[in-house]
Amino acid sequence: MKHLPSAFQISVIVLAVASVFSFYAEASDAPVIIVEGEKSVFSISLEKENTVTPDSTELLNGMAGASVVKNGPLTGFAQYRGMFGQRINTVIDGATHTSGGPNWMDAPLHYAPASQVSNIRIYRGVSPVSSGQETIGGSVIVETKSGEFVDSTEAILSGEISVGGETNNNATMVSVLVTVANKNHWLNVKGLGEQADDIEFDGGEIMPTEYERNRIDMGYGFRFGAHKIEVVGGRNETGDAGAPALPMDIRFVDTDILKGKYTYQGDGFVVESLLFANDVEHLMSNHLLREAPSNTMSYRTATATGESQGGKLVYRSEVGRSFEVGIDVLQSEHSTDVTNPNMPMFLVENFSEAIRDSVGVYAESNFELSDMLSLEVGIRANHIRMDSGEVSVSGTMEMLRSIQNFLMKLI
Ligand SMILES: [Cu+2]
Repeated sequence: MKHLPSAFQISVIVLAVASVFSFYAEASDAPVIIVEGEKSVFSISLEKENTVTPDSTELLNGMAGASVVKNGPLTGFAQYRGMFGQRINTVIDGATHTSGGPNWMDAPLHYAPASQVSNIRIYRGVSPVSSGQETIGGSVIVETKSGEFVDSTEAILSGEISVGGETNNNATMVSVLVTVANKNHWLNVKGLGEQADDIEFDGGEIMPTEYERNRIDMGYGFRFGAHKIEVVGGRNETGDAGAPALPMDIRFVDTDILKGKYTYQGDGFVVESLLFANDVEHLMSNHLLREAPSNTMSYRTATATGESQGGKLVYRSEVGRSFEVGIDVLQSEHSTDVTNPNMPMFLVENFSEAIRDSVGVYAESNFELSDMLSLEVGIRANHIRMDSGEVSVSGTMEMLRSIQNFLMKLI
């Protein structure tokens, strides 16, 4: 087991509620987080807590049965009871984030920076069918700090500034959240800037573990009577970020995110509809952040794009026995080209307009059988459609293939 040098960490969090400002400062090895265990859900609350750690997957290490597959400082994804990757359904503020990178350099939790997370829940055992379309390995449900309505007709200003740093990799983090709200409206702006150099230890550096990420989000909510409409848009710009466990490192991940949600609070029931979309442009390389290959023919740069649109419509009964029915949709498309900057003719069209469309319908209900026994029953049907454009190779591989075909003819 390897031990990294311990980091000295300073975190400062400033909270402003209305016009009253309070100041809080601490120096500690790790942020304080609250882990709560329930019958069916593990939950970690980070509300008003400060963490320099950029990757929210690390928070899962505090949950029984959960672990993290960590390929880099910003490239981690959940593992639960041995299952990981796309087998774990990850939902952030109700939406599914499709990664742009073909090997999940920007895994879904890349879009929930730890300093902006307010709550992570993981279902113990089998996940409810309502938690997502494909949940065979479990569900991780993340809520980020957001604007919300207040019980006042006057506009109330609230906010939070988090600042943190670590000395072993010169990491800095600044996160700002400002909300203006009354009982009918909220307007919210979130900003995040974080960066770090390669981790240093007495004998040298761990390459490539540097990272850089900036993020801005804006949201608006409107409530009138039983109706509520919320719209959130954001842009993530990840710069150079190492992924030492993968063959390449991130040069950039630029992602635009858009979400809209409508809620109708009826008499004893709720109707929710959610629409979301993201658009990712990603570049990675094997010769810029890490030691470059000795052979220039082995240099690789890859351009990846991914886009997705999805949504769901849910009816939930809130009186008597709980009951929920819903329909959800997710469409995604990916393309990836691999090139060599030293060989202009070299091109591998690795994925070309690879699409995956899924439509699901479900129904779920809870039964209280006795004071000690309850039963949750759910049924879901998904329809999955996949297709892809043609892929191709040219340059060296094409030449090698020609030689191989020539040799085969000689045999
Ligand atoms: Cu990548």
